Amino acid sequence: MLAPFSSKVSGIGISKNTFNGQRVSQPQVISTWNHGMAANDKAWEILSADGNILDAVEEGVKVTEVDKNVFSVGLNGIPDREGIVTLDASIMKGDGSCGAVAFLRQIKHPITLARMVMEKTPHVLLVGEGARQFAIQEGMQLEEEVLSPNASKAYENWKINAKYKPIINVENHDTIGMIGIDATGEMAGSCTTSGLGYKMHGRVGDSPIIGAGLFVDGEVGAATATGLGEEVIRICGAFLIVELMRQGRTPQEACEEAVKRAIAKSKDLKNTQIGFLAINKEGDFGAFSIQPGFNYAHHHKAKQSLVDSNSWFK
Ligand code: SD4
Repeated sequence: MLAPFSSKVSGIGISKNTFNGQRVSQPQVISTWNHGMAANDKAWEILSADGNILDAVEEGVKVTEVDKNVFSVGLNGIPDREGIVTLDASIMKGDGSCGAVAFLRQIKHPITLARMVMEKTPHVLLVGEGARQFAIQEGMQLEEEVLSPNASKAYENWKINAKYKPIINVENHDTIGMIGIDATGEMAGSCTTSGLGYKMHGRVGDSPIIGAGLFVDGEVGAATATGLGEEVIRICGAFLIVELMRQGRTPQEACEEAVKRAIAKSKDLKNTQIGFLAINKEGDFGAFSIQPGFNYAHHHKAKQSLVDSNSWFK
C-alpha cells in the first residue's frame, strides 16, 4: 500500500509534500501587478489539470499580451517616441533553457516567439527585424501597426511636451513577470512588456535580458522584475536574487538585498521604481520594491490573492 501524504508548512508560501518518499510540490504561480490576477487564472487552469509550468507561464502572460486595458504589455501598449510599439519578452526553464525577443514589432504574442527561439533555434535572443522574420517563418501573422485608442490618445498628449520621464506605478500597471512551480517541482518563468512609454526607438529594457528581468534555476528558484529596466540591468537583478537564494537567503531577503543594491546605484531614486518577485524551489516566495505601490498576484491551491509588496520607502 502507498504511504500517505505528509505535509510540512513553514514560513510564507511553503508547500513541501512527500508522497511515497518522493517530493510532490504544490503548484503555485506569482505574477507582477494586478493584471497578474487574470494571467494567473489562466496559468492555474493548466497547473490544476496537471499541466507543466512552462505552458502555464506562457499561456498565463498571453492573456495580458492581448488585454486591451493593459498599456504596458503587448500591442495595446504605449509606443516609443516615434509612435511605434516595440515589444520585449523572455521565457526560461529551471534547466537553464531560455529564449527571448526584443525590439519586436507587429507580433501579438512575443512570449510565444520567445519560446520558439528557445525551442527551435540555437540562440537565446533575437531582436528587431530578425525576430520578426523568424516569426513570419514560423507562421505567425503580422498585426497591423495601429495604436490602440488609449495609446494613441496618450501619445498625442505626450507629444505636446515630448519629454521622456517614466512615471512610477503609472495607473498601477506595468510589465508582467510570472514565475512558478508545478506539481512535479519544475520551475519556469516568463516576462513580457511593451517597455517604457516614449522610450527611444530601439531601446530595450530588462525584460528580455536573461538574468536581469527574469532568471530561473531549478536547483534554487526563480525571480522576475518590473520597473525601470535600466536600473534592473545594472545590477543583473533577477540573477542576483537567485544567487542570493543559492547562498541561503529567503526569497524575501533576496528581493530586499537586490533593491538595496539598486538604490545604492540609483542616480534619481525619488523617480525610480523597481519591483522584484522571487520564489524558491520549496515554494517560499517574496517581493520587494523601492517605492510603495507595487503589488503582485499569488495563486496557490485554489486560492488567488492580490498582495501589496513591502517597499524601501513607505
Ligand atoms: C522595461 N521593466 O522595459 C520594463 C518595463 C516596465 O515600468 O516594467 N515598466 O524597463
